[in-house]
Amino acid sequence: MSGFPQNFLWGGATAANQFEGAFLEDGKGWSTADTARFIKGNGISMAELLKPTTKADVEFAMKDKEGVYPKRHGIDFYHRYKEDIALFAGMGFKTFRLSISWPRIFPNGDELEPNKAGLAFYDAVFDECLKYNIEPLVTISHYEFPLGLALKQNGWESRETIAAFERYARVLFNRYKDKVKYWLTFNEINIIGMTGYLSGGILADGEKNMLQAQYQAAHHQFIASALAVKACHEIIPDAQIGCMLARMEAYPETCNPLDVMESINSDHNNLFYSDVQIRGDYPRYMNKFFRDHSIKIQKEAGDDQVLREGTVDFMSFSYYMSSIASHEKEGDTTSGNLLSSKKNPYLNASDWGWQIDPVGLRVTLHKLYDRYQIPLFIVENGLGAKDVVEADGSIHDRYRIDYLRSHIEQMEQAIDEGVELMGYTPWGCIDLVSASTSEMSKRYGFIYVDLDDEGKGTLARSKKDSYYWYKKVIETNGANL
Ligand code: BGP
Repeated sequence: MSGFPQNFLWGGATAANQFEGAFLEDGKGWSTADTARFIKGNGISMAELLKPTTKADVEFAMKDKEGVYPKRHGIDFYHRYKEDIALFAGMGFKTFRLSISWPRIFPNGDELEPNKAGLAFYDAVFDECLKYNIEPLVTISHYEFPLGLALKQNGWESRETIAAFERYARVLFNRYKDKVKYWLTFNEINIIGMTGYLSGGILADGEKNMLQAQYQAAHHQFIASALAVKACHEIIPDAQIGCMLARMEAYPETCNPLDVMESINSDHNNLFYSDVQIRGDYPRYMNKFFRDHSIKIQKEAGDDQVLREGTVDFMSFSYYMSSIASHEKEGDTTSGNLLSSKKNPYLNASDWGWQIDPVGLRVTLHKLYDRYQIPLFIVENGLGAKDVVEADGSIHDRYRIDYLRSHIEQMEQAIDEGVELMGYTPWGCIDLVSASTSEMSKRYGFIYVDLDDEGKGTLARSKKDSYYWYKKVIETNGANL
């Protein structure tokens, strides 16, 4: 017997733009993620991703690219979904997190009619999941945005994007209401500052105050999310819909009260996003931040009420690492991609400098549950690592098993200590393209995919040691780790 509830949702997580492939097939339009992979060569690094993207960058990326299959674009789930879902079923998945590609449904983002082939594809995927009693967990928007709307109206910076999103979400709810009972609105909504172009379609032309654009875009996403929550409840009364944040504890570097204050500030910058989506109101602590940075959020009459009425049913989050908050800017930092933080002497880091911290996951679970008292769902967690394929084809990924086991142990302890946890979907359950590096070699999967950083390989799937391990974990509901 383990401490996990009987209906605990064990599974795995993916995102359309990192694993579907078929980027212009069957009527799909361009997404920001598609162009990002053509900007500055055939791949992006995090540093490049963080640079503002202009219209000229987009034009360069799209030039002569119709019909070209971008390297590092995906692992062809679009054509291999039956095989992949059968492999997930082989591990006993109870749930499978995937995202829907908005431009597969509305190629430019705001056509009058949805693309029939796009809708049919996800129908087929959901049917395949349900055949094995796997509950689909669907992210409506995960790190991609219809390029048409980015070019036309600067993505989420424009208020008009709310209506386009609501229409897209309603089409999904109506079409899949009998098949999908778990929904998420925006992936890692709190890091739109980093992924403004990718997830928000925000272009940087002109003398724009990017911080103003980012927070205005976030406001529009909050309203859109609240409207989607309301629509979901109305169309699928037995569904649950959650928000999704990237969560990373920022520990005070020392017991110096100034470090503690830094840690609180760091929390505010992140929890602002869940506060609005869960409590239904802008927190007062943001007022000073907005004043200090000359940010003026344009709200319309009725916005406050929409936020209050559209609060989410549960909170989901990704968790990979923790970081350090310090009032001293000097010091040793981890060399990692995505975020740099001071080094924590008590922790080891992955090859990409992400500091591995299982107890930090328990800290996070408590902090979030104390704050919100609504069910939590860990929808991403895992270790990006380079795998070695042995001569006989086996892959001994003990490091990945150790990482996951140590995190699952902390989850179980948190549940024992009173936290309400709905499920766990480790990231990249099948190897896919890394969001921050665009590489294949940063792998998370239980299932290996034969594809390298140059886009070469047979795309054949094979089971790693972790596949057999995770199957046992699910089989025993977490008792056999
Ligand atoms: C999260 C994203 C995912 C995913 C993951 C791992 O931030 O939601 O899309 O990719 O991080 O990151 P990476 O692929 O950069 O290793």
